[in-house]
Amino acid sequence: MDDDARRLLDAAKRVLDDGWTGAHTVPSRSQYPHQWSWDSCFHAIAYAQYDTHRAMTELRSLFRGQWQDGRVPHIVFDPDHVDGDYMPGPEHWDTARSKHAPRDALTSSIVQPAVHATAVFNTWFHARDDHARDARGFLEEMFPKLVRWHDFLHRERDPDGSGLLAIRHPWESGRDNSPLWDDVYASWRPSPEDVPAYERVDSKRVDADERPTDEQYDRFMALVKLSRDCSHDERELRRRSPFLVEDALFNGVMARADHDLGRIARALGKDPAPFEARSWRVTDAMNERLWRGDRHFYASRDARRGTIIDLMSAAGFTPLFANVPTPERAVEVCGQLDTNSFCPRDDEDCWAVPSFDRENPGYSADRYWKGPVWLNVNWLIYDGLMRYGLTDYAARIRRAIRELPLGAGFREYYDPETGKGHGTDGFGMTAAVVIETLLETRDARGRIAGTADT
Ligand code: 9WN
Repeated sequence: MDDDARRLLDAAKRVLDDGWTGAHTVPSRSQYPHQWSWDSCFHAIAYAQYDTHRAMTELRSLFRGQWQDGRVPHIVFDPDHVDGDYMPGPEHWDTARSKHAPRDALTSSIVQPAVHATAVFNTWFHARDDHARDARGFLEEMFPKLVRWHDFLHRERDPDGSGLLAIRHPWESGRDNSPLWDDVYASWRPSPEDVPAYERVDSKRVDADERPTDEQYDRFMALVKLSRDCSHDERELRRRSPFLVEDALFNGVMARADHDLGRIARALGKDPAPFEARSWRVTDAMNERLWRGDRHFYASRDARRGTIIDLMSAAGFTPLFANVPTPERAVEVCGQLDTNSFCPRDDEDCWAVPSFDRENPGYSADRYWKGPVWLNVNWLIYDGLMRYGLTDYAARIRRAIRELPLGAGFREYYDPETGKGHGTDGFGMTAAVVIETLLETRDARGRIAGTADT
């Protein structure tokens, strides 16, 4: 490792140390003072490389918030920070209305992409020497929790039994104000009585121009209220939610997670077949319903209206993370990485993937999920490319994962053209993927050493 890389690694570890509460890592001290679901998975994937104990503690802490119906909430609140440090706090969710909510943890009632089985697998897989035994115990402990989590998703989030899972809030995608949802909003505007009283705090600490608009927040909050009004009952919400989307990233991550749960089962001497079968089901449904042959791309689908969301975003590359496309199709998808839509540089030297199509009028280089580069999503694409042996494309992203933080610090997101950092600073997911890519050893075919079964 060269000196720059060593310094970057140390700085990235310091970001995670700064966010470490003793039980979990906050995404950002100033902006996100609680525990977030997919952030914690990324943090654990990084810790798995150098601190097994922390990886286990992080994931155990998250699953303390697991509901009795199996759902893993997108936020587990820290009781020390519920006084206006973040909005919406527990009072907006009022999860006590559901008989399934945990009684000893304050949480939200929605979910985020299911990176958990992958994080648990990596934690066990990379554990060395004196940690190997603890990690094996951890795997045994987490397996039934993961099974309940995946059961919940496949049971409650497959509205028409197609195999594709639906999200019922933009926050569930992890990509809050992606222009993909504007398509849905075109036919849904909440009336004033659907929007609860609320006061934003997010735009006090980060430039309001870089955050979602008030109009978008009205919709976010209307969906929070709807969840509360339905006592967070998934059956009722499947019927009533105006936002019901089969997202390419959510499903790509799910197909991988089901597969990784199968690998966990195998490692524990149990039958992997039921989990692998689910993974194939999601994979087939994605290839059938979300693949746009004319665009060489995976789209998302508005499940409420039964229409394809005909827009291209970084999510369209994430099926690579789960080996969803055939090798031929994967090459087709990669072709998009060379177009003006996703290559933010004039020369051949493309690097990180912008979150949204640069050729679309809805693109913005500095507004949150409307175009900026998010390195956690880039890591999903990077990992996928490596699995296909598409190492040239992967190398571009790996380079960006180093260069962007070296140039602008561990920011939440970056301008795809200039590399300028935006959003909060000291951001955990950014630090995590830097650590993983610096420490991970992948074999000649691009796969994590020893995972030839994938
Ligand atoms: C809402 C914590 C989270 C990330 C999401 C990101 C942002 C929250 C917010 O921050 O969402 O969940 O308040 O904007 O969009 O991906 O998990 O880092």
